[in-house]
Amino acid sequence: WQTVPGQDFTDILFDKADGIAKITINRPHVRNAFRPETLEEIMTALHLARLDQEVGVIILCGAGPDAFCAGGDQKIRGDDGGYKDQAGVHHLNALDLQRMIRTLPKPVVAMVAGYAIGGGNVLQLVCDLTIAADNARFGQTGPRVGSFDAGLGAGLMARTVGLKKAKEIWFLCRQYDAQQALEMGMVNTVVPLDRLEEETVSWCREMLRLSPTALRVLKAGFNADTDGLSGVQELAGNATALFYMTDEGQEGRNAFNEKRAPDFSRFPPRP
Ligand code: 2NE
Repeated sequence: WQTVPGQDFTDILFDKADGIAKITINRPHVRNAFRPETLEEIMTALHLARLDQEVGVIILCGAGPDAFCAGGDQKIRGDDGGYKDQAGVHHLNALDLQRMIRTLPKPVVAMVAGYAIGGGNVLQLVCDLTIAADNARFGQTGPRVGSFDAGLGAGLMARTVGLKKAKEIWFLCRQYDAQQALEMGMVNTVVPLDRLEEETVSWCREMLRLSPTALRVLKAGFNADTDGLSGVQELAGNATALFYMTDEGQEGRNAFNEKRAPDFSRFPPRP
């Protein structure tokens, strides 16, 4: 891996190699719990990875073998509707990050070693694929610590593991090991901890050999119904982008710029 230069991140590491970007939550002293600054930095890195045409797949992980992410940092949770940043402003920007992962038009793979708990479990859930180490443990704690994620945290969980199981996860706040997570469809595979990165990179390389446009449109398609009209917007944006690449789409632009009426007669309606 090579550190992506030019960034001044404090809470994450941002690396790149062979078409893969890797974002590592780097707060192991709190089991990689996130604060607003952590989430802002992840969003900045995701944006850079989105724009980088050398990057086809993104890995999200936590530093060290003990945790992917333990959710929101309870030590800086304020009384005013969110988590306090260093300027004292409250945020719930975990939700912005969840949406960003879903609308990012490249696969995002969660690489989970150790705990994925609370908002950390929702983060791995919203990623497109999850590769888990055999020491991974998953669960929600919201109702125990006075919090909940009734958005994607509940709804996407139900679509992923089924309604009864999702309610069990949230209503009982138990922890589940990697094998249980695999059986309920919350992760894609489980590998020994010492093979976690190798296996994750191998899955990424398999995707890198495929059509990026096909993966992009499929991702939007998988998310469209869950995300409602904004999901349809994402899917439709792909149709617009592809249409812009056609002679028919370009005829409209050319006619406007050349101050003439467009001639679409060359483009009969397709069967
Ligand atoms: C993750 C877990 C199960 C790990 O347990 P263990 O025994 O391996 O470690 P320990 O000793 O609990 O934690 C190690 C250090 O990390 C801190 C701990 O306080 C401890 O530090 P010291 O007290 O020794 O200084 N730590 C761990 N998680 C933290 C956290 N989330 N915030 C701040 N410090 C944390 C165990 O640590 C655990 O259950 N952690 C809490 C998980 C949790 O409840 N997360 C918040 C859920 S709510 C949420 O994430 C959320 C939401 O609901 C809606 C929107 C956005 C976020």
